[in-house]
Amino acid sequence: LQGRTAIFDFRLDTYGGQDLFLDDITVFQGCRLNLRVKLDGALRQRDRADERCIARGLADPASEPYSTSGYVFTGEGGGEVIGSGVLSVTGTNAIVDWVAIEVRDATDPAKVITSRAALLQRDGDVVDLDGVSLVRIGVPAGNYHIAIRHRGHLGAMSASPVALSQSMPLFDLSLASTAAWGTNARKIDGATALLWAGDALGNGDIKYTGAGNDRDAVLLAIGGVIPTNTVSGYRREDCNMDGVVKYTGAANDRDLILLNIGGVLPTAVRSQQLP
Ligand SMILES: [Ca+2]
Ligand SMILES: [Ca+2]
Ligand SMILES: [Ca+2]
Repeated sequence: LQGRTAIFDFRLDTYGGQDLFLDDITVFQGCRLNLRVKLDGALRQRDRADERCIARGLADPASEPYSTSGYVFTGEGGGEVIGSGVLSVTGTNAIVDWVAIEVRDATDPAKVITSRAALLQRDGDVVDLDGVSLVRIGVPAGNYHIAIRHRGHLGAMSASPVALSQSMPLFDLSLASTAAWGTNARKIDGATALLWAGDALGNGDIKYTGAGNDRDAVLLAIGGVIPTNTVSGYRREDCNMDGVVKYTGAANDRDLILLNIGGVLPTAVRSQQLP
């Protein structure tokens, strides 16, 4: 159990669907995050009849991939390991991938108070390591900004502080009607809002040309020379999250980068809207 703790005698608690019977048990005293978010790159999150989504396995790494790719957790996060059997779940609650959640200061939203990795279900629910429960985080109940990041996407944050508690109402960043911090922070698709895909370098912008662009990252991932090469696996350069990095041809990852900077002007840049 994570977060702020207190000692009780003869206390029964439930975690991950299992009852815990102990004379002395450490009872969780933090908040349970009730969050939703959807990814532009994850086709399975866009209600498309796409066989790649069905056929593809789920998030490969059993451990959170952020620590090893340059993201620095604040506070309790880092080193999260997925629960056993979680990856075999199918349907709307199937796990799509890892996300990183940041609890930020209500008045200074640039300040991350604590962050941790969590799992994202196909229907947008952000869940704990058992693939089912609300995400536990060790902050006292109160108002905080909530930011959610995904490798390969631009992260987004609540426009206003959100009241966190052990029983907070759903904060749904996947709804276009839920305000996000900044301007065009998410990709609006009807009533749905998606995190922008195409940050193949994971450096907070989507860039098609010029220094540090994401298109070259895709090309480099497939070897850097032959544009028709592909490479399979769990990679940030796989912008459309179909398990294959592809630079040209049908369902390539380069086109999504161009599309998401506006689709016309290759020098346009889309920046992550996080303070
Ligand atoms: Ca769900
Ligand atoms: Ca980038
Ligand atoms: Ca791909």
